[in-house]
Amino acid sequence: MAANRLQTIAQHLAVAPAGGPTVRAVPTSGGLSSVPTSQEFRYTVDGGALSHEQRKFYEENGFIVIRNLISDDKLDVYRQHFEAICRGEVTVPGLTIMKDISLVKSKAKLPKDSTSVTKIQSFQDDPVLMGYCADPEILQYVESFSGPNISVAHTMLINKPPDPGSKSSRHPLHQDMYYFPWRPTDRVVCAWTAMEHVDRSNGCLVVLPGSHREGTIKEHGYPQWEGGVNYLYHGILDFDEKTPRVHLEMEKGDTVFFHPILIHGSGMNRTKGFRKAISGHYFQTDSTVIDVTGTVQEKAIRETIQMLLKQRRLGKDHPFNKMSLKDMAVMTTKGRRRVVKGEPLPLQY
Ligand SMILES: O=C(O)CCC(=O)C(=O)O
Repeated sequence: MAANRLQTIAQHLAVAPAGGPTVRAVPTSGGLSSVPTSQEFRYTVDGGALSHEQRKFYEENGFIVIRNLISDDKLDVYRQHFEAICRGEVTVPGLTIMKDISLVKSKAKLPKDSTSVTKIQSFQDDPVLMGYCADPEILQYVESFSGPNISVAHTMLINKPPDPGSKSSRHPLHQDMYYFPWRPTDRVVCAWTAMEHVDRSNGCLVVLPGSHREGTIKEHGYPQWEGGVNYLYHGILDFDEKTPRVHLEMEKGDTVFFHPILIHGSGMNRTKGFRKAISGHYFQTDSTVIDVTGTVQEKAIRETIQMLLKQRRLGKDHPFNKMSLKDMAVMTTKGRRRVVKGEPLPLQY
């Protein structure tokens, strides 16, 4: 059965498949979908660019790869701009710049260029990189998941470094929804575009097809990896190692759209090059921000907010620290989300 499914997926991808504490259950369906859904489809809606067949594939598997969606020219502009940000020639308000844990631990003086940077995050105020998030080629597909009124947040350019021997270039298996207080879950989608050829040698994405249908956000935490784990790279704790995985080999410009409950991660980069990808998380503009206090998500949201406060050098006594988790989540969502298509509807909370 599982073998048949993997074969169907492989045909679609045209590549070979490779082989505690008590917490309150977290609602993933709360928040009203302002987009009508049909009996046949739950995870996609009418109106976007996905064909009937493509919708069926996504419903079943929780991801879909669209080949050759973004041109080389556009990706080269994003790459050059990223390099300029890393060299300090461009300053982007609100941007988080992350370094691999092995570099952080080494305490060595690092070159001021992209070789020291693993990821930049939250580029919502960078007009060049936001060209990707607002690209009509991307948005025509996002409409099939989020409906006509679309916002983006949690934007990233990932620069997976050659593994320094610590295996810290891996990204543990996780669910993106663990980090998001937005509902409804099924109107959230990630777009992830390869900025060069990606395969297992440079740490392509790996997904567990169909895992989105389980519907729950699992407990996450830092894996016990000898060589250390990057900041905020939480992984699923109770994971069955035997679950079939699919490695998404992609060419430059290919884009995968995936559901936020889909279990995914990425392997070690065994090459000498930096593996680049650009991505954004899209959701229905009038999404609801929920209170995650006491749920499996609390740890992630608290850590994310702490990182943002630290980055803005707002000390422990700053009034923000006294806000409720829910108010913080609303504030940070408002600060990072940008409406990219349709009506600028208010966030619900
Ligand atoms: O690009 C990667 O290596 C993994 C990205 C990812 O899963 C994430 O940042 O949530």
